[in-house]
Amino acid sequence: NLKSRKEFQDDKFGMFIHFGPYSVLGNGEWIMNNENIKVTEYGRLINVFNPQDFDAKKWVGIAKAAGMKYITFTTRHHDGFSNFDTKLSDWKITNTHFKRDLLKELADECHKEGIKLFCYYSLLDWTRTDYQYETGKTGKGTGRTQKSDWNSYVRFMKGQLTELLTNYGKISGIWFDGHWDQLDNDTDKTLTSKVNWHYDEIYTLIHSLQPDCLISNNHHLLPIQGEDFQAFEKDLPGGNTTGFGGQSVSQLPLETCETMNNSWGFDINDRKYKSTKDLLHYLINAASLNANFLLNVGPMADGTIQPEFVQTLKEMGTWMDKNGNS
Ligand code: FUL
Repeated sequence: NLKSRKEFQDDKFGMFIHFGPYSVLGNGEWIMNNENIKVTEYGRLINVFNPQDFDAKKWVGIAKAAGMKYITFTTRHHDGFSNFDTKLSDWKITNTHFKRDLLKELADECHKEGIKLFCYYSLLDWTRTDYQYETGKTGKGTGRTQKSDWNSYVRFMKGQLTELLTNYGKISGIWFDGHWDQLDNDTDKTLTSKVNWHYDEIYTLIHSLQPDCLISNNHHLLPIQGEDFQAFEKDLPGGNTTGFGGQSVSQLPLETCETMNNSWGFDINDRKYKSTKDLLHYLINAASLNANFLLNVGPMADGTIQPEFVQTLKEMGTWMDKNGNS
């Protein structure tokens, strides 16, 4: 997959999309954990989350007009909700009143428009009973009484990754996140996870299903397990300003992700919009380090992207038309 790595490196600009039941609450994608909402209560969002105005054409059109070459979409974030019609869980988009397989519509539109599709996939999970760890401080848990069967959880992840790489056409990459999780009573809060994520098996599975599918893992460490590109979060490669510790820069293709305000998932109160100029500077700085810029939008619960973001992306597109290489 050297060719797809090279192609990725040349793509330079992509759209990150954080979307899920948390979008309804309008306070970011960590709300379940931050507000200590229990699984039973949070689960009620399945009757409320209904992105009836979602239109894949609009999302993909906005990305394309901005000069973006790919979309990285939260197929499953830390709350464990699947934005696709998985057979392996009932906590999924097709069981909401929306009923539709959002990922399928997005994938079809991406393929039609020549936009590459990457799947964000959370390793950690706040809702499943077979997941044995707990994010956050002890006592701030999700109310799961049983947290046990690791083999079952790993089987589940493999099953879902198989679905993603089988039912949605070409998937250009899997973007893992959540590697840092730990046991409730673990006081060692370093990023060196003690969890056995079975990366060797998982990465082999991905490449056996789609050899060109790239893998990245937002673990804030140097890629060591055979990732195809190195992800940086809210930081330019080598910047190390985020407090995640010294993350050296590898020889792999690079990507850095950033928000348009300060939130990944929709936040109704966050009006700290970055200017078009600032975001273009970020894009240029990233490109000068040969890194891609993955710029995030958190659509609203109705499935539309808020007008402030749309406007800025439009302006970035105008600049890209004049100055970006197509
Ligand atoms: C982090 C996650 O915990 C955030 O919710 C977000 O998805 C960001 C891009 O990565 O690690």
